[in-house]
Amino acid sequence: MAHRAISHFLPVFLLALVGAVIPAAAQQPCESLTSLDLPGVKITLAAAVPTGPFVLPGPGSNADPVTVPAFCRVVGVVKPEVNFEVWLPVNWNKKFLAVGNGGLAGNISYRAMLVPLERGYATGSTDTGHTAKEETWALGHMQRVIDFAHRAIHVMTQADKAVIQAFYGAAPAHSYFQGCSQGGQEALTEAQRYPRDYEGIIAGDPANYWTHLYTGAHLWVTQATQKDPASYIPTSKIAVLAEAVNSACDALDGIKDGILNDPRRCHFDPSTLLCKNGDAPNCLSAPQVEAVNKIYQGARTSDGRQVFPGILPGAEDGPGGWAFWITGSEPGKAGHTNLGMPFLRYVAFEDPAWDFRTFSFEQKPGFDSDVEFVDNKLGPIFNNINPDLRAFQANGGKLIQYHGFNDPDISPLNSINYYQSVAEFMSRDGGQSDIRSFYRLFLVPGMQHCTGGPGPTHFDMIDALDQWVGQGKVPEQIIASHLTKGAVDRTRPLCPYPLEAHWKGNGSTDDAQNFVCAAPSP
Ligand SMILES: [Ca+2]
Repeated sequence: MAHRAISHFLPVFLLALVGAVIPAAAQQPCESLTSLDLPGVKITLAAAVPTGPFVLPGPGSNADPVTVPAFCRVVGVVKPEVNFEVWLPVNWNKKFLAVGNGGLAGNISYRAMLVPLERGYATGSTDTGHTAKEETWALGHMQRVIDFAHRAIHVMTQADKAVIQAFYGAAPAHSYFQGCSQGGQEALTEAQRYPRDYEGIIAGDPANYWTHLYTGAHLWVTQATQKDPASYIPTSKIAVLAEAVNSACDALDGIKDGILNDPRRCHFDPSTLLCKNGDAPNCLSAPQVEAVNKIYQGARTSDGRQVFPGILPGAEDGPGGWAFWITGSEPGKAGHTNLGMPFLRYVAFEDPAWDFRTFSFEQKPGFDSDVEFVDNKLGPIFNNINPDLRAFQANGGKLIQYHGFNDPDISPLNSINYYQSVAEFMSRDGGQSDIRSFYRLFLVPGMQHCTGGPGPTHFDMIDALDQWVGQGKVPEQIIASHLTKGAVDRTRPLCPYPLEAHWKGNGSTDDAQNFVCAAPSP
């Protein structure tokens, strides 16, 4: 009897001992996470949120509550001022998926955390170390600039993983990162600079060639349309341009559907729209034609060097097209201008009185050009164009990159350039020339910046990535849908570059089953 009693109690005793010896492996109640002792990290709030309605925190959030599964909400800050939240679902799928930011960040991406949370992922986001309330956040604050440029996502990731370990008593089986635009830049930052943070990364429309994007696109477009007031294109003329592009190029891919399958094949000449008898609503004036040409051709110096590739023709129309990014409702209101000028004014030139008209792409004798000045000052901390992804690949990393083929903000050609640079680098010294074993680029025909446009813009990259990392299922194609009023009216496969979707010649062109991913026809 005595022996039985001892053997009955032994496992309990051992469990208690294990708990005492390895405290990191023990689960902790949500509320107790505020006392978690992590170097350089302060947890300010840890609260259990029940299943049901939840009002998203933060400025700009819709006051209407969203429906959430039960989770533990943890709010914290990594020194000096990198604010972050990590949400820990009660029904955890044993994985972690962090989400990125947009624009110049400055807010935690609460809404983007909802999808992973609903799917059972522990999820995290950071404001990247500053708040977007003041345009001047960077002025005199180099630490904020560095945190925003590359440090914040990394230190958030470390803090998130420590909180996950403490709450569940286990590390995530897999860790993923997803972001578009600035979030795509963050995604490629992680792959290049912190290759052991994530085994799976989704980089959408990435702003990874940061200094050249800000000078060679945001500033270039602003100068092209606003330096001379006569070159400004009113929003009312965008539909005219879009229609002319479609009539010249839509049928080049064999399907008249308002989508250019590969807009690089479209060589539309804007001068065909030149007004013949003075300015009119259905034509472009000579300065407007010149502005459109500059936008399509992209920034070049007078000796022909490309600073950043141009916007491709197609999908100019619509609320996420040129009306938002290139013209705006009036001069000074374009997306390129709103995003680019504050960064150049306060971070690059650190001069509140800086005027975009004074920027020169040309080298003055004996001096650097303004492009070189911005490069030298900010390139090393902001740019992520390093083609060496060996450490990420060696860590088992899988990278899915996608880019709207008609992105009017960040040219998709930049994504192609980066992808090709990686392919070239990785094939050196007899290395692997087919990088598609760990890195795939999906160009999305007819998609604008991260979303919107006439193309199939709804797709699930999270599932594709998870199946690739978790089950070794290679994404040979990703089915994308086009929705009208919430209903799917067209599906198409997205294909890993350089493959593209080819119609088989039979069946509906609105059904992905009638397409194959194939090499482009010569
Ligand atoms: Ca077409």
